[in-house]
Amino acid sequence: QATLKERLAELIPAEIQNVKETRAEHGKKSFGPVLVDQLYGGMRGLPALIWDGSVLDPEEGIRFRGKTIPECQQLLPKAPEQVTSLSKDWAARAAIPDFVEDILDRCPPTLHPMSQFSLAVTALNHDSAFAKAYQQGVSKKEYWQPTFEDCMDLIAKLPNIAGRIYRNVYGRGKLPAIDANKDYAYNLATLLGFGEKSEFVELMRLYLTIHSDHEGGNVSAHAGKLVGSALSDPFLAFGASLNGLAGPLHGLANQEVLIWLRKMQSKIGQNASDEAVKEYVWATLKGGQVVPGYGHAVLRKTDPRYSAQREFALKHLPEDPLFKLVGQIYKIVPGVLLEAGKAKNPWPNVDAHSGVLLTHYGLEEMQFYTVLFGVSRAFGVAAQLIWDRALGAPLERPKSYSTAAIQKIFKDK
Ligand code: NMX
Ligand code: MLT
Repeated sequence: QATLKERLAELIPAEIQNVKETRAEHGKKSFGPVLVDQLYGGMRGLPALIWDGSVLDPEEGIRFRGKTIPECQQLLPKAPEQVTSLSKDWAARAAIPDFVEDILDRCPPTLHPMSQFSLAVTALNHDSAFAKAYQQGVSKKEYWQPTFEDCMDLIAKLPNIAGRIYRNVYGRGKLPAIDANKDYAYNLATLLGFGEKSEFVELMRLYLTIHSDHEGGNVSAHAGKLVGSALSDPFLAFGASLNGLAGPLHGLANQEVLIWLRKMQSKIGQNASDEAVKEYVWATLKGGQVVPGYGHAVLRKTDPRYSAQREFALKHLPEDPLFKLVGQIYKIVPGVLLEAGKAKNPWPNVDAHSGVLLTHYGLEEMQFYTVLFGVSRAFGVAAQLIWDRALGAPLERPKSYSTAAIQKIFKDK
C-alpha cells in the first residue's frame, strides 16, 4: 500500500498537466470587472486565489474535495489501513524539540494561548527540512518533498504544543506520552486530559474535520498561502496563519461567543425570556459591538459546520443549559440582525456553537478554544502549501493603489 507521500508523487505530474491545460484554455479569459469598492472593501468576492482542498458556496457552505460535511460523515473513513498508517506516522513525528518546550514553559500564563501557539510553531522552523534543502540548493521541481516532510511534522507536533500550552496555562500537570496505536483525535484529547471521555474524543474527530479548511480567502488560509509564496517554510507560513486566526473577527470569535454568553447569563440570568435575550442582543449592537458567532464574509445561510455541531449536541447533550441558550439565540439573533439592517448574513457561523460543546465536557477555558481551531486549520493550510510547491505557485504580489491614484485614473471616466 502506497504511503501518502508516494501517492502524492503519483498524482503530481497529472495535476501539473491539468493546471497547464487549464491555463492554456482559460488563461486569457476575464473573471469580470474589478470594482474600486473591492479594493476598499477587503477584496470581498474578488476572484484572486487557487485553493484546491475545499470550495465555499455562499448558500450551501463548505465542500471538502467536492464533498459536503454530511457526505464526509457518511463516507469516511473508507481506508482503515491507510488511516492507521497515517496515524502511526504522525505519532512517530509528534515530539517537539526541548528548546520549544522551554519556550512554552517560560511563557507567562497571562500570555494568550494563541500567542504561545504562534511562538512555538514559528520556532519549529529551526528544524525545517525545506529551509535546509533550500540552503543546499534543492531544485524547484523537488520543493514539494521537503515541504511535505515539514507539513507532516507540523501537523504531528501540534497536539504536543497545544497540550503543553493547556497544561502550563491552566495548571493541569504533566503531559502524557502520545500513543502510537491511537488516532490523532484520541491523542489530542489525551494530551489535553480528556482522553478517557469517549464522547469528547468523538467530538474532537468532528471538530478537527469541520475546522480544517474553508477555502483559500479566509484570513488564516490566505496568510499561510501568502507567506508560503515567499518560500518561507511551512512553520513560518503557518505561524502567520495562527496570527490571523487569533483575531476576534476570525478564529478568536469562538472565545468571544462564550464570553458573550456568560456575560449574558450574568446580566439576565439563566432561563431568561426571549424578550430579555433580544434586548441583550440589541444592547450589544447599540454598544457598537458585533454579535460574535453570527455573520460571514461569504456564507449567506446557516453554516453547515454550525448544523453539524448542533446535531452532535442534540445527540449527546440535548439538556445542557448552555446548548439550550445557543438554540434560543439562534431563534432570536438573525431577526435582530436583519432588523438592524447592516449584516449581509444574519445566520450563525461555526464559532457560534463550538464553545458550548467544549464547555460541556469540562474544557471551560475559553481563551484556549482558538488553539483547537488552529490545530484543525493546519490540515487545510498544510495541504495547500504542499500543492503550491508541487505546482510551482509564484510569489504573491498583487498591485495596490493610493486613493490619489484611484482619483486620477477615474477622473474623466
Ligand atoms: N454583529 C454585528 N454587526 C455585524 C455582524 C454581527 N455579527 N456581522 C456583520 N456586521 C456588520 C459589519 O460589522 C459591517 O458593519 P459596518 O458597515 O459598520 O462596518 C456590516 O454589518 C456589513 O458587514 P458584512 O459585509 O455583513 O460582513 P463582513 O464580510 O464585513 O464581515 C464578519 C464578516 C464575520 C467579520 C462579521 O460578520 C462579524 O464581525 N461577525 C462576528 C464575528 C464572528 O463571528 N467572526 C467569526 C467568523 C467565522 N470565523 O471563524 O472566522
Ligand atoms: C473560516 O473558517 O475560515 C471562517 O469561517 C472565515 C472565512 O471563511 O472567511
